[in-house]
Amino acid sequence: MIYTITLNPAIDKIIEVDGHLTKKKTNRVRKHEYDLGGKGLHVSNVMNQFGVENTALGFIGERNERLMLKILDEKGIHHQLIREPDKETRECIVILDDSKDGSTMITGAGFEISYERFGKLLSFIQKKVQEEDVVVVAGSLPPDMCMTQFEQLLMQIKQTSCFLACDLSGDALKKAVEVGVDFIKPNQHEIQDLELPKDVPLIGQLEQLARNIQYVVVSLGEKGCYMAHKDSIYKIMAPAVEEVNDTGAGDVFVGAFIAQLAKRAPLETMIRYAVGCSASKVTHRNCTDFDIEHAKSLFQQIKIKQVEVEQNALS
Ligand code: TA6
Repeated sequence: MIYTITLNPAIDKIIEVDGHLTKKKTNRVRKHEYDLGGKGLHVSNVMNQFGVENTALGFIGERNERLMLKILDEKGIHHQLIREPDKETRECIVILDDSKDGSTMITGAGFEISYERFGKLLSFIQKKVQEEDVVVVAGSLPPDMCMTQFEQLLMQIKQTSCFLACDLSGDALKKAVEVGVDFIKPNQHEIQDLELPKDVPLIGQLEQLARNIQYVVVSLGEKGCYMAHKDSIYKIMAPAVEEVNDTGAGDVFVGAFIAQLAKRAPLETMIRYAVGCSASKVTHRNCTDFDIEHAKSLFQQIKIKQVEVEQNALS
């Protein structure tokens, strides 16, 4: 089984404005819609598209539960979210305008998780997760969740010896690297959070991380990504597509990669699906949609090159 964990779930509100989004101007809304939000939930949605069975874990605020459940239902997300009474699932605002240079995102803070409810998640993991399972922990942490608590979660998952993938940033990413996980996907800015030696170039940093982590991906946006696996590092060039909304592209990458991992596909196939689906995602207006056939049609344009690791890059 594959489990995704979204500690800080969200409802995305996509707002389309006329013209270019401008300060000191009344920006008129052309249309708006609600979409699934939260990184782990997005990953679940991607795996559904690949027909990979999965269960979304995490929390849901009671106050706006109806809307969230409706969205989850429409997307066919199988979940066992734990209800936090008297709390509201955050809204993340995604603004699209006519500039065609990406979306603007304003994320809500989210709600605090009680010890009782957090304990429920830990005991679910202890009872259900098996060695052959995959757990994906993705997205920001709820306000006030301390690193000791987060470490407790990671250790509970690690105790099962399952494959643990993390899409995190900041201190949470640092903690994941410290305890040792199987997959990380920081972008070129988030990798700075790890405070690796500044004089070591990116390739050297990747090599260092890959000594303890099976798959290390550093995403470079529309330029593609680097991936380190076993003793090799690959530079992957993304296909050129017309960008409409880049929000969610990273989640699609992770979902497609893990779906292929679950299908035991070879590394090259995992990479092509992850990069192709992510590129397809940015051509769509909402934060979740992508098209597997479109992704396949982009495979030829995805260039994978093994990087020669020079000795001086590793010092
Ligand atoms: O990656 C896109 C997204 O999952 C949005 O749907 C939005 O809800 C946001 O990320 C949440 O990000 P965060 O890092 O705050 O968990």
